[in-house]
This record gives sequence, C-alpha cells and structure tokens, in this order.
Amino acid sequence: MLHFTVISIFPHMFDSALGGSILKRAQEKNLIRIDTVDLRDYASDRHRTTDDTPYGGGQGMVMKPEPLVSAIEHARQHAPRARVILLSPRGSVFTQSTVRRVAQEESLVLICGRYEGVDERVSAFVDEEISIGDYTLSGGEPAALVVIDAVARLLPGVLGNENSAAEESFSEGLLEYPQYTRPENYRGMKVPEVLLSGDHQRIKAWRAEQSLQLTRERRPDLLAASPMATEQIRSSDSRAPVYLALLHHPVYDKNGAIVTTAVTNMDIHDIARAGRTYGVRRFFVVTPVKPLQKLALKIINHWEFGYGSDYNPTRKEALALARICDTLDDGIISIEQETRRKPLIVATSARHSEHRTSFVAVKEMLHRETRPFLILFGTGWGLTEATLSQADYVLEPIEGRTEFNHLSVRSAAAIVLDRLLG
Ligand code: 4FV
Repeated sequence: MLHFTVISIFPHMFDSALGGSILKRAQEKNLIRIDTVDLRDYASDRHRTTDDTPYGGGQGMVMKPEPLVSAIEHARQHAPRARVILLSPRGSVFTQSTVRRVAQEESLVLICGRYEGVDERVSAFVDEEISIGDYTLSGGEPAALVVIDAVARLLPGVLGNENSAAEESFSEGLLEYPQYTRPENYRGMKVPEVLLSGDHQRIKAWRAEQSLQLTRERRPDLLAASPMATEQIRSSDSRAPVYLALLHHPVYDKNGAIVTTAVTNMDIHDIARAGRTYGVRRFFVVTPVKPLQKLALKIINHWEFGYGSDYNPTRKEALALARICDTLDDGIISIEQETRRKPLIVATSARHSEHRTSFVAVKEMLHRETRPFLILFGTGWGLTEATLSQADYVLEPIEGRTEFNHLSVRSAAAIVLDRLLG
C-alpha cells in the first residue's frame, strides 16, 4: 500500500479529484492511502500565516519555512521512510521513468507550493524536487494530483487489468499506437484491416511499428532513451537487411564512355557514416584497381584500427561497415554467403526513364520483404545501362525544386537512405 501525504494550503482541492473513479476504488481497496494536510494547521500565529513578503523586494509572496518544515517533520514522524517531494518548476521533469521509480516508495509526502514559491531553506528538508513540466502553475496542487494519478495506476490491482498499464504510451518509452473501436466505418474512415484480421501476431507487429513510426515523427527525442525502440529498430531492420555498393567501375564519364573512377576519402567516409546512421549492414567499395583498393583500405584502416579509431571512435563504427571488392558480383556473393539469400538489387540513377520504381514502393517492399536489399550507387556520371538492366529495380531520380540534378553521390546516398529507411 502506498501512502500519500499532501501538504497544501488548499487541501480540499483534492476532495473531488481523489473522490472519483480509479483513485477512489484504489483507496477503498487499500492499495493507496491519501492524507491531505492543511499547512495552516502548522502556522504559529492566530492568523495561521503561511506566507510573507520576499526579502530583497519583488512581486508576490513567499511561503514561510516554519509551517512547511513543521508539517514535513510531523509527516516524517508518522512515516520515517517517507520520500519528501517538493513540486516546483525547478524540479527534475516528471517522466514515466520517474513514475516507475517513486512508485517503489512506501510513503510519499508531496509539498504544494503557492505564490512565488517556498523559502529556499525548505529545500534542506526535502528529498527531491519534481516539475510536471516547463510552465508555471498557480500552485503545486495540480502537480501533486498528476503525481498521485500517474503513480497509483502503476500499483498492482489499481487498474482493472495489469496489462493495460504495460501497453500504454511511455510504458516502453514510445508513444502509444493508434486505437480504434466501433463503428468499423465512421464517415468513410475505416478501421485498419489488420485490426479486424484476428491475427494477433500481425496486430502486435503493426502496433509496434505504429508506435515506432509515431514516436519517430512526433517525439524522436524519446527514441534514443527507449530500449524497446532500439531493439525494435534493430529487429525491424533485421526483416530486410540493407547493403550499399559504391561502384567505381563500370561507370560512365561525361561523354558516356565506360571508365573507372578514383576512390575518394570523402565518398568512403560520408557514405559509411550515412550507412551507419540508417542501420545499413555493409557498404561495398567496388573497384578492380589494386592501387585504388590499397588506398581505400588505407582510409578505412586509419579510422577502423589506426590513429583515427582513438581520435574519433564513432568514425570507427561507420568505417567498420566498409568492405572493398573487385566487382559488384563479389559484393552480391558475399551477401549471399552472409544471409543465405539472393539480394534484391536496387540501382540508382539521375537519368529519367520509364522503368523506374518510386521511393515509396521500395520503402514499402523494405517493410514487407525479408530478403536482403543491395542499393547501388555509381560514381562519375553514373551506373551503366548494363548495370541498371541487371538490377531488380531502378529507383526514380532524386528531384529537387529545380531542374539542376547533379548531386554528389555522397548526397544522393544520404537522401536515398533517408527516403527508404528514415
Ligand atoms: C510546478 C510545476 C509549478 C510555481 C510557483 C506553484 C508553481 C508556485 N510545480 N511543476 N511546473 N508550481 O509551476 O510542479 O509555487
């Protein structure tokens, strides 16, 4: 049973909120106990004064230390192991992980400030300060209610079925998936077919994907902190491993002749880092020219094993994706060895032609498919028609807002990755 003691000059503000629904039932089931304490009972003067003017001048009033500290000490006498929390905008921002932490306590004393706040010396008698958000309330009471509500619903037996808390937003650090109920068709807006399928595996996967997608769109800041997100992103990517290949031969020169271009430090760097960012499995640097292979290896080893790897470990992670191979086929063979599957070849080209596949279509395939995908990029003036014809799909050219389409292969690679895996 978790015991809440709320210290406030407006203790009755809690009557209605605590008198309804889940919290009322939880009190009746002795899962929680909530005592509201009138701070004025701890005032020492007959006017029951709990605030005074601020030293140093300034607007408003400040809550006096004596009544607050007496109330805190009285509460500690009754609950020696209580955790005393002051609700204030200076506190650590209240999140679901804070909720999980304080829900472990057996007793919480919540102090509700008013006016401009409480005398600074009260902090010496408080265990922690919590803020429910970066805005100013007229009093700590609403914040205390938020804490009581969020904590109580995590306690076993408070919610009808335990699992519902487990599936909520933030329970796994992600935003909750879209919810639907009857009617199936509301003003032409239909419930997603998957939810009517009865296939719980598919429903679970769809909901997880939706949570991830919504969080990516609305709260990308949450992704980094959510172990589930990281796992899901990793697992979702495991459905269709993506490989990149940068071809230095055969490619066209500006006259359309088939040539071999030089490897460049920047291409290897930037495409490796973009690849790492989007969770690509491997990045093949394709050139049959031994001296250029040696140069490429020198660049990669510098960052993966050499001075670079200490100087900047993140580069190490990225460059570790790079592999040098003579030909495209070598890359394809090593993917087949690694995945036991023949990769789907997706070529890229800045040249328009009828046989092009949209980014949306390939993105959709990436979600549906489990076969590996190999995305080809060409240096120079691009991949040859022979290579394009060898591909399963050729992506539509990247179009900006002008007719100018001479992106560097590095930029093209970053844009393609973001459109397909972003
Ligand atoms: C607040 C918050 C908050 C500040 C002055 C009440 C007000 C007065 N408490 N999270 N945000 N408190 O604005 O917890 O004391």
